Amino acid sequence: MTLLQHFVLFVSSILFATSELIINVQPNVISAEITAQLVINCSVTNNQVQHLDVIRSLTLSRYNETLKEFVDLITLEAKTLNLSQLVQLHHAQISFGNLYSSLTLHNPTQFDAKVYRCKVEGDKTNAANSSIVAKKEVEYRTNTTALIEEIVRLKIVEKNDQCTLEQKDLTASQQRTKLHFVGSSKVIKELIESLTLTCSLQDLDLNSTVQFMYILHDSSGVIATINKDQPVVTTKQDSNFNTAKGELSDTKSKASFIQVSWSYIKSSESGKYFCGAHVMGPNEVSERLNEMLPIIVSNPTFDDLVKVIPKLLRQADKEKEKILENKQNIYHIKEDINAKQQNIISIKDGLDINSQNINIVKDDLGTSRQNIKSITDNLNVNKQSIASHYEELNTLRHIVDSLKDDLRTNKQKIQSMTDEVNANKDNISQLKENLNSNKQKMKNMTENVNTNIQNIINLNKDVNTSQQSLRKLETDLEIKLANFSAALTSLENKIEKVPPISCRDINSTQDRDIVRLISGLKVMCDTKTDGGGWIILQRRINGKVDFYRGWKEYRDGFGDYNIGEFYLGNENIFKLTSTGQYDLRIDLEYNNKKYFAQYENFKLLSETEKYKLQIGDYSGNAGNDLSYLNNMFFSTFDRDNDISSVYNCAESCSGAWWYTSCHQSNLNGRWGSTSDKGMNWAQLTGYSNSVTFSEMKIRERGKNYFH
Ligand SMILES: [Ca+2]
Repeated sequence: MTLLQHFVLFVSSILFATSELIINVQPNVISAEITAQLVINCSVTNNQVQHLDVIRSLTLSRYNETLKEFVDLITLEAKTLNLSQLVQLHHAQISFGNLYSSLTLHNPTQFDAKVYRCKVEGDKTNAANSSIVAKKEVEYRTNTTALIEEIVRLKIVEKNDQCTLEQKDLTASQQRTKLHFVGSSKVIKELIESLTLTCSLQDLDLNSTVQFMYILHDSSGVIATINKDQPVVTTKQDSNFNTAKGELSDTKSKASFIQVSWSYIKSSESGKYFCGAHVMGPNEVSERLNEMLPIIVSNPTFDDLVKVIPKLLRQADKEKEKILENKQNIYHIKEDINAKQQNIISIKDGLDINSQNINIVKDDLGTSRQNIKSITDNLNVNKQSIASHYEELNTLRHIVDSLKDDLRTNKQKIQSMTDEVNANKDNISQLKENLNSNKQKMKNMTENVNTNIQNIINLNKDVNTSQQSLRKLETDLEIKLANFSAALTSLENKIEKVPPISCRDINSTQDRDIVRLISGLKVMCDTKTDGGGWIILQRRINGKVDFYRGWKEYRDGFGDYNIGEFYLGNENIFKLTSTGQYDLRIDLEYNNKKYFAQYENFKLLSETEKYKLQIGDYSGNAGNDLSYLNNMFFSTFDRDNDISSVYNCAESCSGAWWYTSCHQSNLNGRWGSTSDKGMNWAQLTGYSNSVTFSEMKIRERGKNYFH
């Protein structure tokens, strides 16, 4: 098409496209059991109605005689295309689309023969809520005329698949418009030629979907529609209607289309045909496409009609043949019916015979019933005599049962007696055996006694002999013992006394024992305290020995074991404690009460290490006044090893000790002093008094001293 043609078509569609509301019923006369379907079709052509600017809805209604008003069946929202079905319609098919709705009622009844109304509602520029209506009546007929009319309507027509699409035209137009609407011809000869209308849609955008397509006529309304995922629905019920087909495609390569075709076109079918499509684009934006196609139906010429005659004759021949065929079929059916009738008659005869037989059987049954009655009477008499016999039998059964019980009791008694007899029999045989064995034992015993008597006689003789021997042996032993005693005494005198290694080897009756150890050192042992075994290092009991002495004397030791006061000497203590592990125990007396302090792992280092003191954990009840001296050097007035840079602690405290700066204990201090120069043990005496007894002693660890 040229641009000019396009323009002309555009102008003509504005000028001549009628915009109106159409209701169409097909057929308009229905008969029960003859009319297969009734189609009511309500549509707005060219997407608008005169005198209405905005269309809001399209409603299909049916008149109700009882209510004297129209009842709405379905309503279509023009903007959203939402369809509401207001009345439940059985066996109905509803299709709808862009401003049309179509209702198909299958097997319509007299009830469906009503006035149908189509109503469009919307707004005008100067008035809202306006409406326009169109009505059509459906008639109901029961007479033969309706039957004949329907037969004519349903008569099968020769199908001409005249798909003579103007391919060239279609291809050309595809490049300009998406929707392409063509007819097989623009001018059709009335009653001779057929018309095919094809509307196609191609080059659809990706992501766009065709929702539906339709073809409608400006005066008779919707002809065919196709909805997504549904087959084509057509409203044309003419006998001349050929085909309606279509397909909606989502792919770009394949065109969506709708096509209708019918023969023997009438002059009333002249006019404007519209094709429409509703496309849902991306983002849910819908697009409505519309194309118009004018078709002219012209009168055929005489030549045209002459051309048709042979065709019609051929068709008439074909139908004649069909009628002949049908006639033959009817003849065959008649024969079948006759045969079946014969069968029915013979079956009837058989039934008569059966009925006679049944009567005979009935009589027999009557006789049998009489017999049964007399048998029943006899049975009753027998039943009574059986009942009396049964009672007698019951009595007899009770007697038999009690007899049975007696028998059972007797049997048990006999059994227990038998058991006893058996048991006694066993006992008697056992007794017999015992007697026999006892007899044998007695015999053996007598023999033994005789033997023993003989043995005793022999033994008496032996005893006499033995007594004499014993007396001799005794004398010998006494002599030997005297000799052994003398030898032992001389041996004892020969053995020298071995000196002890430590006080632990001393077991004495005295509390304090003075011994010379194997090392040659003479020590005083405490053999009593806590199991004994202690070597005493320092002892002060009476103040008779002066303890304010110099380094050399404290190194070598001083004092007198006889007086009872002494210091063993640091060199001796170093030597003793360097050979093993020792505990140190300090026993004190103050205010006539005894106290002690004990320390694990006591050790003095050598003179080169200034007799450094090392002690471990404290235990006791005197209070820990020594632990603070751990790792301190020994100081005397002539050897200041304390940690005070101010004092010479030994001099100022009048003692000799492992002074720090200076002391909490001062057991080598002045005897009886009531100052810090005295024999202080701070937790007992404070710094203003002296203890009245002091013993420092050591013992090897890990030995059992409890004698
Ligand atoms: Ca000092």
